[in-house]
Amino acid sequence: MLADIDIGRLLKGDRNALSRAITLIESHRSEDRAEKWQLLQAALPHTGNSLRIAVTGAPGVGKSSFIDRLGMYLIGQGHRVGVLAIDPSSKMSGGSILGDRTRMSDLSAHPDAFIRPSPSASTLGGVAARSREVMLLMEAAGFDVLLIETVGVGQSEVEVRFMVDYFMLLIQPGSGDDLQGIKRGIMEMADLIIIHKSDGDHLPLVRRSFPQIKAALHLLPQRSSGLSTDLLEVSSLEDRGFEATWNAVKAFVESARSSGFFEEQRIQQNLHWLEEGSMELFLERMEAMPEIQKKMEALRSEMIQHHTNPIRALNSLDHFLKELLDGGSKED
Ligand SMILES: Nc1nc2c(ncn2[C@@H]2O[C@H](COP(=O)(O)OP(=O)(O)OP(=O)(O)O)[C@@H](O)[C@H]2O)c(=O)[nH]1
Ligand SMILES: [Mg+2]
Repeated sequence: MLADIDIGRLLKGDRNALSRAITLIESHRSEDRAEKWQLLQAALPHTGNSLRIAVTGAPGVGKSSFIDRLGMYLIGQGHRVGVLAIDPSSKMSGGSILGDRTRMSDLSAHPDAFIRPSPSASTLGGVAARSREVMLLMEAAGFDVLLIETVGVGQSEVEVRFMVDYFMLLIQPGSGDDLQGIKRGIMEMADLIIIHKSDGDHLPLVRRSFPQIKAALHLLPQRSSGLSTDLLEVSSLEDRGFEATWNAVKAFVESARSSGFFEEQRIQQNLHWLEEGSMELFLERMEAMPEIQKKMEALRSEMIQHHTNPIRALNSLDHFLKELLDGGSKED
């Protein structure tokens, strides 16, 4: 299948080649596995030079609209923008492709932008793993700012935090999303908090919330970057606040690069990636072993017949695995 993917064209930024490469990456077929590795190996020397930014917030806070405007602003500054949506609910809803395309109408039509809806995968870990690889491919294709939209529903932000250099949280006062409603843990992860929909009827509330949130930010513990969380008002509807947003990002990057934090964070993220990826591999390889499948089948039927309980079954599995693996290593 790799024969179909022209790496040379991908590296030149060809969108068809990139689309095809991403489709391969998202494939669940084990026959495609060797080609996936080959593709990623070929892309790898050309990755790492982009800025990776998460845009998170509650459903309907305006993430897609914001990305559309920010993306257009960045293209105006000479950047090429890749957008990736991570939607942990996509398995159920079948993805939010239509929604994203209409909310990002300007960006999705622009030749300097590339928008990819979230991959469908059975686990959030799976989504995150594929998303990292998709990010690398976009980087190899020359997209130098990557915007990752993720719905703020808990575990997904934590995963995404491990994938990006910069984390933006969009909030909308008065939508249950006021100070009490924002989870402290998420606030602590944010490099920038944006009070979004800062326009029209929302304005009085935005103006009232701003100093409250500012004060709350002072109470948060010192961040590992050593930098404090910025707070801005933005309206995507009125296309306001995007220069300030980008200035905040640039100031962060400059400071984090000179302190060494930027590089350190990426190293930590690579370690996390290794841990997570190896778990996924262990699981897949072990589950596929006929001995283990047989043992699991036996334990299941014992359980159904009330001959065991989960504790005993797991203990028995533990001994079984130990023996299996010890036996395997003695043969070498
Ligand atoms: N007043 C106002 N409305 C906005 C603004 N940005 C987006 N909206 C509206 O908010 C609604 C949700 O916008 P989306 O961009 O789809 O929000 P989202 O956070 O991506 O939503 P999900 O992907 O479904 O979580 C739409 O009706 C938008 O028109 C803004 O700056 N001001
Ligand atoms: Mg959206």
